[in-house]
Amino acid sequence: MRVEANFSKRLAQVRRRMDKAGVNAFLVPSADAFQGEYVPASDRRLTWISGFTGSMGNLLITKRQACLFVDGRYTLQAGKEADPALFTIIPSALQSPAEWVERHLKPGQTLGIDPWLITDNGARTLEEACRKAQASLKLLDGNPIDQIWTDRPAPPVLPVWPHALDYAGESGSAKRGRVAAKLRDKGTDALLITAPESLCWLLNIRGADVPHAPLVRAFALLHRDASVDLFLEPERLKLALDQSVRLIAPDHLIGRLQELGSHHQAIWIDPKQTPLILSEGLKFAGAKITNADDPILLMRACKNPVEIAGARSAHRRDGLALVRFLSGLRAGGRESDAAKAVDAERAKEPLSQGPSFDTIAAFGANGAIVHYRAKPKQDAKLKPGGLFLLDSGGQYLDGTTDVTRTVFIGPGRPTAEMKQRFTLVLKGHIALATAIFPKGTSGGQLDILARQFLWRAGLDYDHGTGHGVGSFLSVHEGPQRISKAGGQAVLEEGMILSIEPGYYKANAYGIRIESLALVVPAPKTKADERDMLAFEILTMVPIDRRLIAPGLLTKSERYWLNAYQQRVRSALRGKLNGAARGWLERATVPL
Ligand SMILES: [Mn+2]
Repeated sequence: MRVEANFSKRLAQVRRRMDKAGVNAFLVPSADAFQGEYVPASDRRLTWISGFTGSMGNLLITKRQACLFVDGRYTLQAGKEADPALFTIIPSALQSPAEWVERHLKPGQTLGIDPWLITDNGARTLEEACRKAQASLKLLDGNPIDQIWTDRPAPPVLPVWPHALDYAGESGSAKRGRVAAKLRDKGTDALLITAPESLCWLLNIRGADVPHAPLVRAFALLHRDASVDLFLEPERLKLALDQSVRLIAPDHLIGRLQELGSHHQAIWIDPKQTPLILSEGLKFAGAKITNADDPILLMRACKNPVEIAGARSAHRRDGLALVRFLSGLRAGGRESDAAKAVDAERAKEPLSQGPSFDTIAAFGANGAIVHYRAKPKQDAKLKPGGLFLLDSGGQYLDGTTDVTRTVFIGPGRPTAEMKQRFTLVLKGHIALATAIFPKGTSGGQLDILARQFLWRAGLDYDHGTGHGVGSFLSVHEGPQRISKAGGQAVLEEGMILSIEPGYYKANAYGIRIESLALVVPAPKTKADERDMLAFEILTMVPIDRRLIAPGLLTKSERYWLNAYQQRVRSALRGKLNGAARGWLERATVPL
């Protein structure tokens, strides 16, 4: 549905501002300065100027055109939300904004960017595109949209609270000591921290600046002596900071960077994440820059024993909520009611802090739309004979969950095709869940395990097989991934990843089986010559046995399935009663 606003007037106003600033084109990304998946209302510039509400996109405004670049999951949605008379939708797989700039900007023209919103790496790519077009890149002093957005919501100034040691498992000072040692090894004086997940992990703090993840949008500097400059409004802090953490008002960030630069300090930045204004500011002031991956990324990806125990416990509670929901699921209800009901079941569990993303409750053909969101009144009704795909997750103080189950809505029976496709997806899920692999293996190398059975049947799915998950942080966190593209990070003990193969039949149904898995040492055998790793499945929700074609499973696959269902049953049975307990018992009967 189109948001009622005068987008044509807004575009005209931006174009006047562009004229004033002396630029021919202006790039509006969906991201804010923190480059996260979720952005507060105060920073949703792309939505305000175009109406497009998806989580990722870029708008390139010129005198005559406004091109909205979105990825495959958002092309349909962008076409509905952004007025086609004003905006041209361009699938980003076909052309990126930089490719567009290279092809369409004329010699002598200028592309304007807001250097807070574009990363150091992003700016390099755009600069190169401009160079090829004999055009130039201009860093704007002030964002043209902010200048005309009169009813812009205030940025969040919300409390920041401590993440207790009982959940974090390692003190902030121990973490700072470990990271500072890395700085010294690299010969750098300070690390500029611009990823909210890294900041929250390092200082054992949490906040509520964005929906679905307990993040604090703030910048910080970690020095080689393990002290920290934290740029945050003091009134937000609901905890006593360690003496080695200096609280500095956010306005002083640039000044502080200039000071470090003037002392020619060596500063470590992650160019994939750092706003251009900060990296340029440092360079301009005389700092020596070391470009490398954020060292905190890998440290927070490898969970410690306390976080692992928390994850196991959070997943048991999450399983209880899901089983209560699934036991009451019937034909006749609507998708959006189902989404509300599952969120409500999670909210009843101890330590619950809300959903880890917007629940995807998709019936029938809607299940084939990978990032479907049910909207009240426009959503489908669950009918007998169809498939219902539920992808949801929870934030708990002791862990973050993400689970997808596809269930048959009775009465009646699934078609032979549904069962065949479901079983092929399940076989891939099992093949990956039972994989044993040597240390040094990357996620990308394992991706094929989940697809092999679909490929043999001439089928596939167009999304990654697995993503990393934080510990009461973001539900999508790197560096670990299982995917055809970008799965280069090596899998290490303590990492948590999703295993989520699927199959989607357009206009018919969608299937996805997703559990979270912990990377653990593989059981040792005497013959082992190498250290091997394996997965432990954390998710505790039965897999719908009515959708399985048993003849397609091998003996060992059937053994795995029965053992998994049995594990779920023993973990949850004692904490359920009445209908939910009866449902769990029936759902976990061996195949
Ligand atoms: Mn997932």
